[in-house]
Amino acid sequence: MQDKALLNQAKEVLRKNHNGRFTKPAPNLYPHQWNWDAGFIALGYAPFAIGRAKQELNHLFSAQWPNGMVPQIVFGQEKEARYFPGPDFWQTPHFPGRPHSSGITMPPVHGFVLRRLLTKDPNAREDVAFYREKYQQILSLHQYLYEHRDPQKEGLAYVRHPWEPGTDNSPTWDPVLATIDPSKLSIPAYTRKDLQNPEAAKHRPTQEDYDRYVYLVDLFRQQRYDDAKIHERCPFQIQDPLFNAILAWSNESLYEVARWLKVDTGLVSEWMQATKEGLQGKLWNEQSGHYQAYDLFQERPLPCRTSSAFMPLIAGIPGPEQARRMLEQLQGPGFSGTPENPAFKYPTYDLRAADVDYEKYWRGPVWINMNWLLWNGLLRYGFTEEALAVQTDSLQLIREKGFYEYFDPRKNQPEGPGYGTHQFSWTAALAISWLAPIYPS
Ligand code: 9WN
Repeated sequence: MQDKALLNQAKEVLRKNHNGRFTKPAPNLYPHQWNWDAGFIALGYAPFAIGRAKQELNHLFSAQWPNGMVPQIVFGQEKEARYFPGPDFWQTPHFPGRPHSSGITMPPVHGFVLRRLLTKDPNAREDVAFYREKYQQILSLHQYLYEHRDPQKEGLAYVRHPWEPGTDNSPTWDPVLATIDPSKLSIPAYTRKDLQNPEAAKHRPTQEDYDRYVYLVDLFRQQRYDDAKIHERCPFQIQDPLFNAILAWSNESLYEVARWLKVDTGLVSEWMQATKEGLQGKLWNEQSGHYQAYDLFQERPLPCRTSSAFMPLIAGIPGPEQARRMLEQLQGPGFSGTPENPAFKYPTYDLRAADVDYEKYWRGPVWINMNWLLWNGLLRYGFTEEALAVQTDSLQLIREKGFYEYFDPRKNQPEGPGYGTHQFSWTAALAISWLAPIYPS
């Protein structure tokens, strides 16, 4: 297929998933608005429908909590929609005039998204009100993260549920989830809806993990979403290199937007410095040459080599030697395969790990948003050839298999299908962001 046709198909995916108010991540499995999806989707709209890109962010931030938190899910109007947990289960406080939402957050992509919109918007100066408002809202989201998610003031925000870092089923969380034993806990009754979707059911998280997810949500609602009380009790509190690299990149982008708006950059500069120090001082593992997550509750590192371990590249955090060591790993057998068994760049988990799973949700497959992030990180360090290879592999997967949620990393499985749900919005959106500059409309 010609890439021009692929570009048009990608636009069609977004058009079909748009419901008049926002763009769903996928037609059936994910019927509401999701936080970081909205950011990636906005990047896809930016080159050809800047108004839609702004609408995504406006809708998402219409559900921002008074404390600054931006929720993981903003529920659509269909209360009975096919997703669990819905608003009745979350029981989050209802803020007048704001849509219902879940009670946790997701990676703060909005700063770098806003900065990108600004560069693509031909009429940015005429719409300064939009940029001013979003800047303030994103600033208050970051303020929330530094105030309520960084208890030891290390410049690192912690996540409190596997849904918050967006990489829900990553093996990184296994040792922490293992401390939550569902058979010894009282888990409220619930019915999963994700398994009703035959195309996705096979690769979804286990029942035991869902019990743990539900246990955590129940804990939050029992504490009435009080951050201090949750911090005292929650067994899942992790400083994740992906989440914090995104925070760092968004800080840097906010700094640039602040300069464009001619407003004070003092606070953002402090955050930039603090998070850089946190990533370099606490999350870098000198021995293995990559970043790693840290379990704040049990006070122990979680040295798991997933693709999140390389993400600080996006924010220019590593020095040249650190970056070189990470490039070597990305090009090596763990993330690029071997000559006999080559891999599409990049599996989300080291292919040599004993428990790597080529098909299972976040435990090995290629995800396009992770590729898009690493592509940016590689370009930033001048690793142009490697960045090009990531883009080429991503587009090949989409061209050959379709706009799937995730993909088998093995190149010698040419007949294999894409995995997860089909017509997945961010796969389409990020394909647009790669292809639109080649075929400007
Ligand atoms: C829970 C919507 C979201 C993505 C996440 C992805 C998946 C949800 C789920 O779908 O998570 O948030 O039900 O599994 O893991 O990254 O934002 O596309």
